[in-house]
Formats: sequence, C-alpha cells, structure tokens
Amino acid sequence: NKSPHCHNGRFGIVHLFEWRWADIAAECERWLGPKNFCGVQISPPNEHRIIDSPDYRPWYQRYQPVSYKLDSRSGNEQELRDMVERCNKAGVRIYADLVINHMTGGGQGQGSSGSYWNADSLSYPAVPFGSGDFNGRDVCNTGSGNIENYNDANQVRNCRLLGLRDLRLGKDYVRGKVADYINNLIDMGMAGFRVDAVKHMWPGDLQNIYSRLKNLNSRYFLSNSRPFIFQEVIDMGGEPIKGTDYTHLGQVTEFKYGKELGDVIRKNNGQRLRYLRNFGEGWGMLRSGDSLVFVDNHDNQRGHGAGGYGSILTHADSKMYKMANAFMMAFPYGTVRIMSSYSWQRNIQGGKDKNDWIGPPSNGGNTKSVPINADNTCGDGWVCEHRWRQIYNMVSFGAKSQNEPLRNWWDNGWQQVAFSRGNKAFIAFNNEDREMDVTLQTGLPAGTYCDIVSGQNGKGNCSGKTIYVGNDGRARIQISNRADDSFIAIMV
Ligand code: QV4
Ligand code: CA
Repeated sequence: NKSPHCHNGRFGIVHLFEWRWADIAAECERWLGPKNFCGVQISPPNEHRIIDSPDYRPWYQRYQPVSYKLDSRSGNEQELRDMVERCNKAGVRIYADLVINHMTGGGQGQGSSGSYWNADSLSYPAVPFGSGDFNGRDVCNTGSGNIENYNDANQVRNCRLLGLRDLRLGKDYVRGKVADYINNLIDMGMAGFRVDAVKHMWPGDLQNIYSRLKNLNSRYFLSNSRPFIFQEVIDMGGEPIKGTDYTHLGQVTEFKYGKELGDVIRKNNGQRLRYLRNFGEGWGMLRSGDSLVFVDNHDNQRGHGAGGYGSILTHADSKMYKMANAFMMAFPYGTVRIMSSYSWQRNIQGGKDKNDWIGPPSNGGNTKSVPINADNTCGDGWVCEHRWRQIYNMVSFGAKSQNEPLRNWWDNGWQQVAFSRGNKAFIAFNNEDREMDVTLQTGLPAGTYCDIVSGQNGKGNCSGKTIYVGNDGRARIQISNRADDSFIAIMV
C-alpha cells in the first residue's frame, strides 16, 4: 500500500485538478504516456453537491459527497471507465481522491447525478445513509457540533469539519458502504487513492476499511497487488494528531515539504539553498518511503489548508516554482506529486483570496475541455504546469535517475548548489543575484550534453545549452541569474 505501482522507467504523479475524464484519457495517450509520467490523481469521481450561491459552482463542491454514484462534474461512469482503461493501456496509473470522512454541509438539494439529499435530516437516500450513520452528540461534545479546537483529538475525529456531516465510520454498515464504493473503483482498474481529511478519521476505522479492499485488478496489475494509499494529513507540528499516526496504513502527505522548500527558494528567514543538502528526513519530515511530496496543492495554492502565501510557491511565481519542482524531482526524497492547475484571478484582501472559490473554466458550470495549442501548452484557462518544458523534462530526469544515489553535492555556501544522481544525471541551481561560473564534478561519463531546462534534446540537435563533460567528469557550469531559468540539468 506504499507502492504507487508505476511501470518501469516512469516517475511522478500529476494532479489533473478538475479535469474531465475524457480529457484525462486523451492526455494519457498523447502526453503522459510518451513523457514517462507514472500516474494521475483525479478529482473525486463520486456524486457531489452542486453549489450555486453565494459561490457559483466552486471547485470545493466536490468535497461534499451526495452519494457514491460515479457521476460528477468531470463526467459519468462510462467516461470514467473509458479513462481508466485507456490510461492503463498507455502505461499511466489512476489514483482517485476519496472523500469518505463526511457528506455535505448544511442545506438540501439534488446532487450532480440528480440524487436528493437533505443535510438537516441527515438523509442521503442514494447511498443510503440516514441519521444513524453520522456522528452525533454522543461522540462530539462541542457547542456548535463542529471542530472548534485542533488540540482535542477527539473532536477533530468526531465533530464536523467545517460543518460537513461527519460519517460514523466506527459502524459496520458505514464501513461496508465506503468499502463497496472503493472496491468498485479498484475493479475498474484504479491503482490507488488519495484519502481526503484523514486527520478527521480514526486510524482504527481506516485500518478496518482498508482491510476490506480487494487486490488490484489483475488485468493491469501483478497478482496480489494492494492499492496505493496516500493520506491527507496536514501536520506542521504542534497538534496532538501526527502524520506518523497513519504511516502504518499508507503514505502521508508531507505538508512541511512545500512550505520549507518555498521558504528556501524565496530566501525567507535567512534560508539558503545549501541547507537543502539533507532536505527531508534531516529537516524533521516523515521517512522518505512514507512521504508524498509536492510544491503546492489544490488547497494551499489558494490559501486553504496549510502553508501560507508568503511561503508556498505556485504557477503564479513561475521562475521560482520551476526551480522548486526541479529540485523536488531531482532530489531523492518521497513520492513526487506535480500540481496541474487552472488559472483564476487572485484577489487577496486582508490575507484572504476573495476568489479562492472559483471553479474550473466552464460554460454555465459545465467544465470546459482542455484545448492543446501548437506549442504543447494548454488554452482556455488551463495552466497545465505538467506541460511546461522545464517540468516535464524533469519528469524524464526523475524517471532516469530515481534509483541512483545522491552524489557530488557541491555548494558555494549560499544560494548555489549542484549534485548528481549516481553517474546518470546532474543538476545545478543558481539562486544568487549574480552570475554563476564554476567548474564542477558532474559524475557523468565524458561527452557533450544538452541542458533539458533551456531547451530540448532532439535527434542530433539540441535547442538548449550545450554542456561539455571532460574525461575527468568535470564540466564548466555557467548560469545567469537573469536567464528565464536559473538552473541546468543534464542526463545520460
Ligand atoms: C461554512 C463555515 C462553517 C459552517 C458551515 C455551515 O466555514 O464554519 O459550519 O459553513 O454549514 C466549504 C466552504 C466552507 C463551508 C463548508 C460547508 O468553504 O466555508 O463552511 O463548505 O458548507 C474544501 C475547501 C473547504 C470547503 C470544503 C467542502 O477547502 O473550504 O468548505 O472543501 O466543500 C483542514 C483539514 C484538511 C482540509 C483542509 C482544507 O484538516 O483535511 O482543512 N483539506 C481537505 C481537502 C479540501 C477540502 C476538505 C478537506 C474537506 O483537501 O479541499 O475542503 O473535504 O486543514
Ligand atoms: Ca470524522
């Protein structure tokens, strides 16, 4: 349950946030497969609430389940199945986002598949869940019924997160319904799951649910393969609930990673690139094999969750963002996730983005498909970070070097660092406010290499910088601080 089941020579999970299933299927075939991506995290595939006011069709409506029917803003069950099959055939794994801690917030209505729901009477007939299937006053003792104090582990698990109706996961019937839903996704060929709001569920309840899960579909996976599980727990320290409370069950999202890496690349609080030498476990983070890492996610890129605007880097800070992603993919720590976003107009007032709710590009609430431009970028408001050359070429770098040890670390004491992965790949960063010009040991065999950051290595021609590695493995590395990208990467 800690293996993402990547095919050989593949690397990185891309979160195609709010994409339609039909677009993901096409993306697996035309891009993710050919570019050596391991897999895709998809938005929650189940029926969700539809919100029209005060926010019109916000992205967060998908974190309010109405039923486990496979009919959502991203498409219907038929399209979901087609996607899973086509992605598997292209060598790309699919991981679904599971919202199983709760159902909707207050109100009533019809979900994305037309199912009726009523949060006041705790009625979700399309599952069906009724009032006995939710945590109540017997287990939650806060005045509001919501989580009020994160220092009380009991209320964090048994009370409502943001008013969301909290499922009674201690109950056999509820566990069974949740497991049936997940097993349906396993049967269709999914490789694993991001589990939402894990801090708000008891480890024992999750253990019970996970133990009910089938092995992965033998059409696509080796027999007896277990689903890959990565669990969303925001642990920045200082709360009684720790990420390590869940690492025996699967991997855990390491939220310190993106915050600290953002701080280093922004040079906040006297941080220096050279301090990254022991990034990860050396910085008090989870064990590498337990850790799911990312520069930003769908929450903290818009001020939800944890991290903070002054630390987290996003596509809006593109130069620093590419550097952070490159470091993450080159450095040996954790399982890597890459964010793929849509754009929205940020409007920060008093520390909060008034537009943090804005949903994906849509026509009257119907999510638009993703058009691909001639230069491989995306149109219609889809940012597609995973199609930025500097990012997808680093996926290839990761794919090629992931089993190689960190070697040949060099730094200038401040904001310039370089290292190799065995004798397969080498990367150097210049985050100083001046030029870098040094001769470094690359660990690579002698030869002429093409920098995959500044250009593309085509058949016999290199559109990027050329780097010459001598017989002694050394190369002259020149990086301007004013270049589009102030790092270079080469590989055999
Ligand atoms: C509001 C008030 C409540 C009130 C309630 C009345 O804030 O105090 O009780 O109305 O019903 C939306 C609204 C939120 C609203 C709530 C309920 O933003 O204002 O409550 O709905 O109607 C996403 C968004 C949330 C959103 C939620 C459900 O981030 O804003 O809430 O979806 O639509 C903690 C958790 C961590 C969590 C993180 C955001 O430990 O698990 O907060 N992260 C995950 C997901 C995240 C998602 C959820 C959990 C919930 O990554 O995207 O929240 O599924 O750190
Ligand atoms: Ca709960």
